[in-house]
Amino acid sequence: MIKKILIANRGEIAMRIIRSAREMGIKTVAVFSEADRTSKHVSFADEAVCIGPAPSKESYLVIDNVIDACKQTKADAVHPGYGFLSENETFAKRCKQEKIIFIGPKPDAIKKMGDKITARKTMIEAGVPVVPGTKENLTTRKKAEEAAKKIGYPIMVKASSGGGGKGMRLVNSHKNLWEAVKAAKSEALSSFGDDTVYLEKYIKSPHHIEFQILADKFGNTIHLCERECSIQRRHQKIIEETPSPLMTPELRDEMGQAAINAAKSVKYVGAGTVEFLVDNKLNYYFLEMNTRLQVEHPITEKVLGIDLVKEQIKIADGKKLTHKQSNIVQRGHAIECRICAEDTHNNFMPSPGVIKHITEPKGIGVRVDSYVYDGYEIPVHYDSMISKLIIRAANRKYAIERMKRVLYEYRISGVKTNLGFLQKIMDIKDFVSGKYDTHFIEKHLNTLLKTTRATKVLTEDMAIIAAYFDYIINLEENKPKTSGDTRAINRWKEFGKRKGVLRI
Ligand code: MV4
Repeated sequence: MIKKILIANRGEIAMRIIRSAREMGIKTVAVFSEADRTSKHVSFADEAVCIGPAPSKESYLVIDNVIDACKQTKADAVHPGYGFLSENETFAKRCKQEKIIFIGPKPDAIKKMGDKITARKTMIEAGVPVVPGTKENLTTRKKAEEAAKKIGYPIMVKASSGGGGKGMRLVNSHKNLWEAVKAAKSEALSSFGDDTVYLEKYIKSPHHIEFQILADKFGNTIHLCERECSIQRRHQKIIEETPSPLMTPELRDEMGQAAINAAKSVKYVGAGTVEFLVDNKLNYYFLEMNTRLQVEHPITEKVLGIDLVKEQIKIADGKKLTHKQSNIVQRGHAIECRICAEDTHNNFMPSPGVIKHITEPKGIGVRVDSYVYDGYEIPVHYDSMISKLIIRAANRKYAIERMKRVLYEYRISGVKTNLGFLQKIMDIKDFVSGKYDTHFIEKHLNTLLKTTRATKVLTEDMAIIAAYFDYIINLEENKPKTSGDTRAINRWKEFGKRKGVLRI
């Protein structure tokens, strides 16, 4: 029986895990770096241990420090969250040696999926469609050129240890191939310490669609439908939704089964995600498998009513899956927006600093997975994502309407955020119609970055002006004279709208 879980992570995902653990009556241990002493997960966990200085390389990524914290607090399990040590084979192995339950798959599954060439080979054997390409490392110019000729241009050169777009090159013609292979190899060597690369046919304007998987230790594996993740910028997802606008029940069954086969081929245990590229003819190809809980997992939870973190914990504790594939039915539509402290008008640079004031949206169908609070200083050392805004509604149209409403309600001052950028996406025709692919952001970037009068006003100025309005509205002369008289207030609201100060 798992009685105490150490959470080897920070931020919103640490909060997310603490919440499910508490509902299950399981004690939690937070770990934190010196920059995270005042972080919310530290105060919400039952115990907290400092594991080093601010840089993740000296704290959240130090296996020995995390293991020491487990021993010190007698935690019997570790939840790695996402990022950091979540897909680290060495860490999973070490947990096993130390008799600490790693809430995730076995080290061998992490290893097989971490190496893209091995993963591709495994998928081919399991009958899962992969992008046409090579199965071996490219060592000579001659071999590379022959293979590329067979596949046909354009070609993608990819690093076997890569993922998420690192060490990737697009090649349009024969004469640029070897140069691109060499460039990809050197980038891969410096990023991953491994210069193994392979070739894939380039899929034009693909959709990125992923399937959530749950597998227990008894060989029961189910899929929890898809998430459409094509709205991304530089391989960072911005908005995810489920169901995917292009999905059909038949395609869902087929891709879901392919995802199950992918998971089974590596004896996968726990929650995992199988990523596919889908082309405009609805051909689908295995891309990679993420052997962890993902940032966007809440949209799946919202349409299925399943707590994925609880499922992970129960599976790690040796329980059988209680959900049957036939009972997995999506209800309604869910969308997630990632809220980041960043300056969209300055190349999306992070905007760390003190949150002066935050008002999170509330009301029907809303979930906010966040970790920041009034007065909190967002550290410079970590990711700029401060919150996830997740909504569900009866259908896609209502979901977009609800997302617009909650983006309107969300107020953050003190740091720059991408809230205005997200609001604009909700009005783009291609988004509203659901006709978009992975090129959506680059296609609409100019429109999305166009400033309106309202967005030009700095948040600082807005706070001052708002305070002034409050003062004016409450002056005796402007008070409503009778109970139904709102003219004075409305006059000031009108003035605010004209000046672009009030976001109405
Ligand atoms: C591709 C591709 C087209 N053809 N592979 C980008 C991240 C990495 N995981 C794989 N990626 C891609 N691989 C072939 N053969 C296009 C992309 C790609 C992409 C994939 C998913 C989500 C967003 C993307 C944005 C640009 C390119």
